[in-house]
Amino acid sequence: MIAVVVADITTLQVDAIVNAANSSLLGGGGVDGAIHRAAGPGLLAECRTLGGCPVGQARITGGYMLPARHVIHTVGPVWKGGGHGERELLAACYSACLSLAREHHLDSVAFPAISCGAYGFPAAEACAIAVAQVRAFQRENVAPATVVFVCFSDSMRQLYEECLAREEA
Ligand code: AR6
Repeated sequence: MIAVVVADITTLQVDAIVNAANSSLLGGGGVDGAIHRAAGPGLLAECRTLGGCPVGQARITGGYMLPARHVIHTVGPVWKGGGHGERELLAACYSACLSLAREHHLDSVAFPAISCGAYGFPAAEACAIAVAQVRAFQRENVAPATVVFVCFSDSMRQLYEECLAREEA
């Protein structure tokens, strides 16, 4: 199933929350900063052992002081007008996170709107890519059974709802 909620992702009790990180994996602002603050210093210590992460890929760590058991860190593309493979890279982020979740037998994963803040990806297009990737993955794979799209605003929630309604039609 797919759910859409307006929430602070750091409060969710799921098998994994996804972090919209940068390629250093050493923290930043936005949802990345919120996750590191809530998880505590153990998360940064584990991230330091990972050696960063390329755009479009993902890495998994523990959740430390978060209610979520794991954090899946992914690095979204910076929007540069759409002619630099941004759509494909964003789609790759979603499938990399879902593949990691499946490998680790995780049943519930919560995604923030990757690249939709500091990285400037147009929100409506990003939602459509997110929904299409999750739907395709859930058709072909058994896990994760539950995917939550976590929004920080009601306008974002509406965009996801519209995409989900379109995909179902
Ligand atoms: N819970 C859920 N969603 C959130 C939260 C939260 N606590 N905080 C922000 N959002 P952004 P990006 C939403 O900028 O665009 C960082 O500095 C936010 O409203 O966090 O991928 C990294 O280190 C927006 O819709 O991530 C990178 O350098 C969405 O999360 C860079 O920003 C993503 O916004 C990554 O930029």
